[in-house]
Amino acid sequence: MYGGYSYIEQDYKPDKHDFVTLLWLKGDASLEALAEMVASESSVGTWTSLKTMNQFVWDKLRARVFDLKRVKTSVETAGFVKIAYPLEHFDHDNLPQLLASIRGNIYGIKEIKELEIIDWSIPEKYQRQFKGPLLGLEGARKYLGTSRNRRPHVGTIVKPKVGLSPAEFAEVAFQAWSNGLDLVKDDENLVDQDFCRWEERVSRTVDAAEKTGEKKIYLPNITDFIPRMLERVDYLEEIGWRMCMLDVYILGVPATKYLVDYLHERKFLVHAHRAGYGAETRGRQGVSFDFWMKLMRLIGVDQIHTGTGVGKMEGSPFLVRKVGKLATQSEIKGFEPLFLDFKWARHIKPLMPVASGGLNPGDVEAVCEVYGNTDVTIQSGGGIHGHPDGTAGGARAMRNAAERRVNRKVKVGPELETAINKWGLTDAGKIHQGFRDFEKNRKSTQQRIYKRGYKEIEKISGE
Ligand code: RUB
Repeated sequence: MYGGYSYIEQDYKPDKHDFVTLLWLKGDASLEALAEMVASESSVGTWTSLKTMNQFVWDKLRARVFDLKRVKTSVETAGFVKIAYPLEHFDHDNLPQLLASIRGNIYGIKEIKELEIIDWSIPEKYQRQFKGPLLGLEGARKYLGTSRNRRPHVGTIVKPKVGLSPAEFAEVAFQAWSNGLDLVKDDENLVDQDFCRWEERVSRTVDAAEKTGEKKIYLPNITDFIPRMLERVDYLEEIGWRMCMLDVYILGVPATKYLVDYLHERKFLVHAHRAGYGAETRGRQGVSFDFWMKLMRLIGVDQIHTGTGVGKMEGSPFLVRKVGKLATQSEIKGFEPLFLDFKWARHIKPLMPVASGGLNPGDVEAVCEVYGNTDVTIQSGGGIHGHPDGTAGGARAMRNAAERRVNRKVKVGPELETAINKWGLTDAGKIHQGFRDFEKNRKSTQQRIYKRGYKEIEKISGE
């Protein structure tokens, strides 16, 4: 009972039109009480009973708490719960309103010390209000001509992150492309600084891409206030370059959705960098990155950063493979309490996952093992421009590693050898074995998580 009402229906079976959130909760009250605070505050209630509550509100719009699983060893109260929300609770085609409910006030409730939305499911009827990716995974493959051989796409982020002049930037990009890379992108913090004005950089770099005589991806970062982003899109359209990148987490859901719609009306490929995501996806407070992946595929970005499992950013192979599946598959079989069964509406295309952050050519095999296949774009900044033979050597090494991944007859070239001598070769076999062990021990792992809670999750997530 919270605020005069009880939201618990332990054996509730969600309707196909319900949203369901799967939560980790810890705090200063019973698990039931904590869960009811969340259900109330995120749906129809408040701290006290209301004279204005009526039958319609209670019957049709309230959230329901079910499947509570208290973690036994915890001194404080902690555990996993699910909360179901009826579709009618939510506005049409309005993700900000949805987020204000399920990811809103609940984080401020004082009795709650830890609250993570580990996963959520979105009813098909709600998904149908969104278009999803325009080009997505197969669109990127078609553009680059890799639909048949299915090799991983390889690319680079020009480094230093910021500071090169437009001419220097374009020259580095040309070296990268002409030595085998598919993709060059701006870094997340490079837009229109005085030392590298956006328009001059873009025009020189697009010329460099065209000079290679091949289809190449260049992703200018247009992130800014909305009017300036629109001006940049118009400029790109004028010069016939239909692709760009957005820092989606920094922009937030409303601006991202607005831009993606605007870009897709103009047939652009949209690449999503996730700078800032870790502010709410790490640890026990906030949402998991899966939560964001689902939002972003619904909104329709065509490519998105999803982690590496082996590089400089957080995320174990297990977590990254899970996010990769959310990007590329139409249906996911759940493993509770880490993720739920989930099905994408038929029209929502797969998008291209992007592994990036601390990678070098010796990681290509391992990254493909993390993702479980080669449907991934592998990006490397330091691992290309830090190659002993410079950008050209790094690019050749990277492309060589990508070709070898789909054709074992391709020999290890001298640049790949040099890269491995500098940075080593990440053990893909160990990652493979890790997944096999996980599969073998699924049941006992699940039991341990229910028994020990977040401590076990941390082992799996690599935190
Ligand atoms: C890559 C880099 C990117 C990361 C961000 O540079 O810093 O911004 O991809 O991480 P480098 P994520 O290859 O030199 O590390 O992709 O996990 O969001």
